[in-house]
Amino acid sequence: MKRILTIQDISCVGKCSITVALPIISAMGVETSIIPTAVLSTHTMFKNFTCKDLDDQIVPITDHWVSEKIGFDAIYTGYLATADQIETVKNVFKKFKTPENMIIVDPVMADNGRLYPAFDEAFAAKMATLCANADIILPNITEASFMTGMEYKEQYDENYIREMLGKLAALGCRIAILTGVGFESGKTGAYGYDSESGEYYYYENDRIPVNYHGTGDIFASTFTGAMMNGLNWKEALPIAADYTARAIQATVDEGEDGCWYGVNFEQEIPYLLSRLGKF
Ligand code: PXL
Repeated sequence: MKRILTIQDISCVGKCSITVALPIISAMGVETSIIPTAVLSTHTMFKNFTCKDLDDQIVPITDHWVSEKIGFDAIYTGYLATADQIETVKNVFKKFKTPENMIIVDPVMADNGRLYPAFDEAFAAKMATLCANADIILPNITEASFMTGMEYKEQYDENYIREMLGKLAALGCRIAILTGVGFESGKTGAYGYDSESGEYYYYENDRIPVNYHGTGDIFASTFTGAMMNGLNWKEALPIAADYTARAIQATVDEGEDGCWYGVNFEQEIPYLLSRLGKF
């Protein structure tokens, strides 16, 4: 059985980060070890959330694993609490990176043209240095604009996206996948670039006109789980996009009482497993 390590926060309420990654990746048949970077009462889109930074736990936890000779087939990082914590995570990469395993960084910090409340531009610059240590990165256009210095645009053409992908790869990762890319209204998708082979790949769905929280985490978790099921990035990407779209649709279908603070990914897990040919 494959084993991954995911490094991100626990938001006790509000479906995102570890409470999304653990169930999705585990359901995909992959052991999911965690480093919780912080414990929050809710994700940061709620008002008055509490946050306990767990940075001081990361070195003792990982030293213990090294002494136990524990290793991972992939390391997948999401929301990190502070710029200092990004440095700590780089040291985790140093401890557990091998020639065979894969590092996937989702540089969670911004959306819709703006940084999340806890972050500033110095954090974004630091996150770009973490992306340099990754094999695959999964930013949205806002995050990519902060890391590349390119202007954030809501309307763009393929040249803009390809230039952005080139600049992301130049940070030092092999594959960059931009999420939330749509060239016509009513469509959204993900556009990937493999800087080793020079290949581009775009996959889109109909855009469901809502903005729910945690959807990027669902995409990244599913992508990671699919890679660990032996798929390549161009096979993993559409599965992640379709499952995320299904989870959003399930939330919309539930009506006004649906989980506005996160999407109903749980209901669509059977669909996800059927896409992997698991039943
Ligand atoms: O979904 C990304 C995410 C993860 N963790 C926390 C967040 C967010 C987005 O806002 O606030 C704590």
